[in-house]
Amino acid sequence: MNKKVNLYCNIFLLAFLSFNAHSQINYDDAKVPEYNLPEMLISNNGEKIQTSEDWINIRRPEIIELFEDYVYGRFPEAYLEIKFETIKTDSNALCGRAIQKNIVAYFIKEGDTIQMELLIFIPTNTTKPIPLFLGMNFYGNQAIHPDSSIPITKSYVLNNPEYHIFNHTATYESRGTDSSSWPVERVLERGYGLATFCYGDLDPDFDDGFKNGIHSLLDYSEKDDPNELSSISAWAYGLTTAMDYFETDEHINKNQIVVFGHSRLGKTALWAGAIDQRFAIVISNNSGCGGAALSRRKIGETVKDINTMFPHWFSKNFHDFNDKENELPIDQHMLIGLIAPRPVYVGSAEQDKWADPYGEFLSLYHAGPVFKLFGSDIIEKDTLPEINKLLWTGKMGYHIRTGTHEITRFDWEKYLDFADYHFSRKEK
Ligand code: GTR
Repeated sequence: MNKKVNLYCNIFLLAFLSFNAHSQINYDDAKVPEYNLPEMLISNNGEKIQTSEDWINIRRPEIIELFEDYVYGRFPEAYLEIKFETIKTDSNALCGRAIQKNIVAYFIKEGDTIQMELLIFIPTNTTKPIPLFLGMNFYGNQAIHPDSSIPITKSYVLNNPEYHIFNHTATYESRGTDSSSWPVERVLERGYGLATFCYGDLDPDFDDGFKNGIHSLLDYSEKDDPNELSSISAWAYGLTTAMDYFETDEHINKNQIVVFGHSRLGKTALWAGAIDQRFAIVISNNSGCGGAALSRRKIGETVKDINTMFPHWFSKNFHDFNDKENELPIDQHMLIGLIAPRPVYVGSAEQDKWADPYGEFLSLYHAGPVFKLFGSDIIEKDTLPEINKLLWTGKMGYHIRTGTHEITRFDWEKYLDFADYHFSRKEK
């Protein structure tokens, strides 16, 4: 998302706040309430977790269950039948730079189907399976690059008049309008594949009581559950389904898939990366509340703000913690902990105060003890690094760059460098 989108988000935010006269946004660290984070390394029955085995066998499953029960909702017990179809393979796409694949994943339940359209670019100058970045998009596949062969997304997309998107419907004129967020050629040049699909394929981004999108295929009993699949979980389900596809594609190295996302899709990337250990690296860009930022700090966007503005992003149970963050049995550092021992990178932006950059950093810092169980170096100090200066420690990466709530070329270069290092393609 670029600055213009940020402007729309801010207009929306101002409208929300003027409706909600009692809400006072706190951007002052001095006003952060006293809080104690829940114990990452004490099991539900009070045992201290001292080894990576105990983490894997005892504490990690407990924490996943807590996030399912209190924040993101549960995936359906029985997964839906999923079929993949290759609609097109073009070995000479983007002026010979890429192999382009259009794959459709069909989610099927007793004759009803919804579909997810996966767009994949693979560098042509490669002889072995390539590492790949996977991220969802807001505006449809056609918005990430102006190439006219990219099918126009038919499902729900985010509105953006600047991008010629009205009534949540992608248009021909929206081709390439979000390309500043998607440096496709640069990613290919760095030797990575890039895959994307529109988040609206899985679940349109509005509150309809969990009826449309993937929810339409779930059993009625599951729909009444306060832990039902939230929109964030529905989108995460799309990411894990894309991973299912990658496992079948000989061009792609299934052991080197990086899942990333910006903003609400950054929250989703963290959740998908936390539960699905097939993702080798997890990257959150400006994910904020319900993503990398600690909820208990109540700075910028709070649990109440997010549940009021976007009631469908999280499960109904999460709403019980509006203004009661201290009663949550988890906080977001535990989401980062679930990614251990795999590498995780959190990117913040200086002016993105709504997302609480320091709270995003603190989640990484407080996830340290889990990474330490695996013998990894951890961030030693809880001081925010200098602006535009990278912090790489063991499996953790962090930066706070100048600028606003968006994903920039600077962010991309750092994420590519981080992947290069952890996939042993380059030194730091
Ligand atoms: C904001 C929301 C944030 C962030 C962002 C986005 O309005 O309050 O939590 O996720 O939207 O996804 O664009």
